[in-house]
Amino acid sequence: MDICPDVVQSNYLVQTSLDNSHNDAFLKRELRIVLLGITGAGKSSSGNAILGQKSFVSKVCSSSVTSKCLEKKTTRFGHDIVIIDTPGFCDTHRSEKEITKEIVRCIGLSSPGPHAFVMVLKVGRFTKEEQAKIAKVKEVFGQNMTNYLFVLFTRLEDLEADEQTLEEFLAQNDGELKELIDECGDRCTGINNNEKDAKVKERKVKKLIDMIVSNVEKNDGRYYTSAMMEAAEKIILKRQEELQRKKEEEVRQEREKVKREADEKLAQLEKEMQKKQETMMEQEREELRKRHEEELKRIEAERIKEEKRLTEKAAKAAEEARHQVREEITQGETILNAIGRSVVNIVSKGVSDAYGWITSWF
Ligand SMILES: Nc1nc2c(ncn2[C@@H]2O[C@H](COP(=O)(O)OP(=O)(O)O)[C@@H](O)[C@H]2O)c(=O)[nH]1
Ligand SMILES: [Mg+2]
Repeated sequence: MDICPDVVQSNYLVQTSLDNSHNDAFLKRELRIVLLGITGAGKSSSGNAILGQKSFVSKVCSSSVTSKCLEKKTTRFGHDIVIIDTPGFCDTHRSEKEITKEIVRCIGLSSPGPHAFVMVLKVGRFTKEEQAKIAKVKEVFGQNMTNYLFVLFTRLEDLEADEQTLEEFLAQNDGELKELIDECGDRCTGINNNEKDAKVKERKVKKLIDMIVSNVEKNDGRYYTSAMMEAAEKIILKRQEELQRKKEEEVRQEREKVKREADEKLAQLEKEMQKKQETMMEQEREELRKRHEEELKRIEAERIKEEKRLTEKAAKAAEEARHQVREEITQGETILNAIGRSVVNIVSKGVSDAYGWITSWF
C-alpha cells in the first residue's frame, strides 16, 4: 500500500480547465511552506526573510529557540504565504515523544498539505546530523516528499567572501550533498539572511518562491499530501465545522435579541403616542406625529446597521473558525491529540516500521 499517494487537488483542476487565466488564478493562491533543518541552520531567519518581517525568533544559541512548530502568514509576491517553522526534529536533547508531537503539530499546521518542504542548510560541510535529519524526515513523510523538497543554503556571504558562486560550491561537492540535490531535482538556491540590502534579499527570496510556484505548476497545482495528512485534515475540518456552527448560533441569538429589542421599542413608542394623542390639540398632534416618524426611522436605521454587522460577522465565521483551529493546533493539546490518534490509526493500518515510532507516542 502506498501510504503517501499524490492526490490531484480537483478544485484547482476545475478552476484551471474552465479558466485560461490559469496564472492569475494560481497567483492568488496560498503557498504553504514547511521549513526543515537542524537547529542553527537558519530556518527562523529564512522564514523571516520569506515573510519580509521579523516574525520568528532567531538567535545565536546552541539549543533550539523554536520549541514548537509555529505558523506565520503574509501576502507577498502575489501569494498568501504560510510559513511553518519547525523545531529541530532531530535535536539530540529532545525526547522522541516531544519530537513526534511536533511532527504531528507540523502535519496539522501544514494541512491539507504543504506546497514545499524547504530543507535549510548552512553552506559548508554537509554534516552527519543533517543527513540523519533528512533521512528521518523522509521516513516520516515518505519518499514522495522529495517531489516537494527544496534546499535553501544560508550564509551565502561565506561563499561570496571566497569569491565562489553557489553553483561552483555545489559542483565541488559529490557524495551525500550531490545525492540530495539530485533527489530534489536541482531545486536549490541560497540566501544571506544578514544581507543589509533589502532589494538583494528580496530578489533571493523571490527566486525561491518562483521555484516553488514553478514546481506547483509543474505538478498541476498539487501539493504534498499523504494518508497522514488526509487523516489530520478530517479532524481539522470536523473541529472547524463545530466552531463555525457555534459562531453561527451566536450570531443567530444576537440577531434575535436585536429584533426583539427593536420590536419592544416600537411597541412602547406606539403606546406612548396613542396615550398622548388622546389629550392633544390638532397642531400638537401633528408635531407629535412627525417626532414619532423620526423616532421610528432612527430605530429602523439602528436595526439595519446591527443587521449588517451581524451578516458580516456570520460571513467571517468560517475564516475565524479556521484561524481558531490553527491556534488550537499551535497551543492546545486536545485537537493535537485527536490529530495524533487519527494519524496513528492510518499509520498502524499495515504500514512499515518507519512509522512505528509515531505510534509509540501513544
Ligand atoms: N551570517 C549569517 N548568519 C545567519 C544566516 N542565517 C541565519 N544566521 C544566524 O544563525 C543563527 C541561527 O539562526 P536561526 O534562524 O535562529 O536558526 P534555526 O535554529 O534554524 O531557526 C542566528 O544567529 C542567525 O542570525 C545567514 O545567512 N548568514
Ligand atoms: Mg528557529
